[in-house]
This record gives sequence, structure tokens and C-alpha cells, in this order.
Amino acid sequence: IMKKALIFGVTGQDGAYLADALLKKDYVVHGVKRRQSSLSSATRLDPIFKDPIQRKTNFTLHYGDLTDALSISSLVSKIKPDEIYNLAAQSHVAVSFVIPAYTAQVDALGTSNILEAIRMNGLENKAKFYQASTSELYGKVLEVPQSETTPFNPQSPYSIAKMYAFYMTKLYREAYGMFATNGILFNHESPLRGENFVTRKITLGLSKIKLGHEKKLSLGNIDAKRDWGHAKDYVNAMWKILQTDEPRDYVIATGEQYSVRDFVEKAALLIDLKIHWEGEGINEVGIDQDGRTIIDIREEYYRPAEVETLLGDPSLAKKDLNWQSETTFDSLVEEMMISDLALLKEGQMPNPFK
Ligand code: NAP
Ligand code: F7E
Repeated sequence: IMKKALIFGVTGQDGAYLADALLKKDYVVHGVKRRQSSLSSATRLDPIFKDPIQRKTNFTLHYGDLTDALSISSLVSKIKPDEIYNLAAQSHVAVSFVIPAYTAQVDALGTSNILEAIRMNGLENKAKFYQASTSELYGKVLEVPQSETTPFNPQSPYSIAKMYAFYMTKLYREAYGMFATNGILFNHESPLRGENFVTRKITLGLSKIKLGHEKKLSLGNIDAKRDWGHAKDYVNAMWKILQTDEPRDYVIATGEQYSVRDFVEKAALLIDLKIHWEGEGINEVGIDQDGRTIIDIREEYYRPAEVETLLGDPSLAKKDLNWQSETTFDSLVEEMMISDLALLKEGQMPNPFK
């Protein structure tokens, strides 16, 4: 019989890649989307629903919201899933400083709502639970590189809400014997990345400059360093984490680090823009070979507290899960640039799931 998965946050970047991956593994997939004013809020799922030979018959969307405990409980009791993936969140770190309480409602209490729904419906021994934890938990890092044993030191309302969710997941594993696990995922990107995260902002912004739609791209702290992988590889790790014999938490990362500045330079070179930098701090600018200022720095994109550097140690995942990041930094940047250029030129991006 086919396994049933329930994905919260199915309309997001990871939700779309995970739905596609599970359908390809012959799962019956149920996804939860929230009510939005626009009917096109599930556009990341279009390639799945539009594919004629696709697995769409095994794919159902339901309305629900993480802040509505009964809506979650009723979905869990109706579907009785074998695997539950909680990818739903207010996931933007900078925005979490503006709406901290809402971020906690969704990212912290929302997770508690799912865990309770599993328990109260008597599914502790049936439904495996995956929680989307994050490298942001390490925050102002206390050890380099960061592994499963590195202490947390969160620096944002987002990461503090996620810390509650991390420990609730661990608690339900230890207190109730549930198969409940955290993937501590470092940044992962793709053509489907939200447009206000820095990588996508860069590939979209540079594409607009290249095509003459815009003159400049404004950024914040370009010296921040991240360990960037590809969402496609990372959703595979989520699935693997739920296929082990013993539930435990795993760091998922590439083990390599680049700065935002590196990302900008690499992406620009792919469209024949060679950037050099002048000035310092918020007065720094990026100038191309024709002397045009195409990058500037704005205070508004700095955060009240910054996470300067993140670098993961994925060796436990390699050992236990036989998982490792497959996509190089260069090919990640290239795929995102090609996709955004196509999107702006032709009104459509290449199918990201091919
Ligand atoms: P994303 O693109 O922002 O997607 C978030 C998803 O959560 C969307 O489907 C969103 O729905 C949904 N959502 C938000 N509030 C909700 C609510 N109240 N009820 C139900 N659903 C709600 O995030 P992502 O990049 O795919 O990341 C997936 C998860 O992993 C998130 O929990 C994120 O915090 C975490 N994470 C991400 C990274 C990364 O680098 N991408 C790294 C570590 C951890 P709408 O489409 O309606 O907005
Ligand atoms: O920022 C700097 C910014 O917003 C990366 C989320 O998926 O990954 C993500 O969080 C860095 C930061 O991602 C701009 O200050 C400079 O240092 O792309 P980001 P994030 O904050 O690392 C973690 C793992 C998650 O869990 C989160 O859900 O880039 N930066 N200039 C900028 N960032 C943005 N967004 N915009 C700028 O203009």
C-alpha cells in the first residue's frame, strides 16, 4: 500500500520540492495551504498540477492554518498520515523583527499544535514527524563549524520561535516515544526561493539590470557568510531523516561557506557584468566594467541583530543517512540566474523539477 504524507507549508519553496519528490516515490501527498486573497498562491505547484502524465491524482490540497489548532487536528485525524512534514513558517528573519508575536504564533505554537494533534488523535506510534529547524538557531555562533552538539545562540524573533519548536519536537520524542525529529537545515536556495531572500533578490535584480528594466540593486550586509545548498538536495535529506530506525536530529549543510558579496560577483559574471567595489559600509557601491553603479547598500536591509557567519558540519548525516549535498555553489548560482533570466524574458521559468 502507498504511504501517505501530510505537508504543512506545501506552497513554499521546500514544500513544492518535497511534494514533487514524494510523488515521484509514489506517496499519496496531502498538502495544507492557507486561505489567501489571491487564488494563485500555489503557483510553485503549477508544474505538478499542469504535468499531463503527472502524479497529480495522488496529490490533494486542503485549507488549514497552523494558528488554528482544530483545523490541524481535523486534518491529522482525517488523513492519518504515515509522515508529517512541518515546513510552514513565517520564515523571513528580517520580517520577524517587525512581527515577532505573529512569528511566534506560527513558528513556535503552530508546531506545538501539530504535535498535540498527533498525540490527541492517538497517532504517536504511526505518524512520523519532521520539524523544519534551522541553522539560525546557532545565531551568533559559539563554535565553528556548527554540528548537532553546538550550543544554540539565537539572534532573532524567528530563531527564538524556532528554538521553542526544536525543543518541543525533542520533548515529544523523549516524553511520548514519538518518531519526532528536527532537521537543522542550513540555507538552501533554488529558482523557487522567495523573492526577498538575498540569493533570489540578487538573481532577479541582476537579471532586471541586464535586460534594462532596472538600473540598480540595493542590498544590506554583503559581508555576511552563509553555507548555501540547493533545496532539491535538502528535501531529500528530510525524507531520509524519517526513514531511519531511530529518530534523531541532523545538521544538513554543504560544509562550504561564501559571502553575499561572493554570490553577487559570481551571479554578475554569468551575465557578463564584472563588478568592482568602491567605498565602505553603507557607502559602498558595486560598479560594472562600463562604470555604471549597479549595486548600492541601504541601511534598511540591515537587521537589528545580524548573524554574520554560518558553516555547517554535515558529517553525521553523511554517516547515518548516506546523504550529502550534490549541487555545487557554482551550479546553484547558475541555475538561479538562468531561471530568472528566462522568467523575465519569456514570462515563464524552466520547470524546476526536471
Ligand atoms: P517559505 O518559502 O517561506 O514557505 C513557508 C510556507 O509556510 C509557505 O507554504 C507558507 O504559506 C506557509 N505558512 C506560513 N504561515 C502559515 C500558517 N500560519 N499556516 C499554514 N502555513 C503557513 O519557506 P521555505 O524556504 O520553503 O522553508 C521551509 C521551512 O524550513 C520553513 O519552516 C523555514 O523556516 C525552514 N527553513 C528554511 C531554510 C531555508 O534556507 N530555506 C533553512 C532552514 C529552515 P504561503 O505560501 O501561503 O505563504
Ligand atoms: O539573508 C544578508 C542578510 O534573508 C542571508 C531563511 O530561509 O535561512 C534564511 O535566513 C544574509 C543575511 O536568509 C540583504 O543580512 C544582505 O545575513 O537570504 P536571507 P537568512 O536570514 O540567512 C535560514 C537558514 C532560515 O531558516 C530562514 O528561514 O544576507 N543580506 N542584503 C540580505 N538579506 C536579505 N533578505 N535582503 C537583502 O537585501
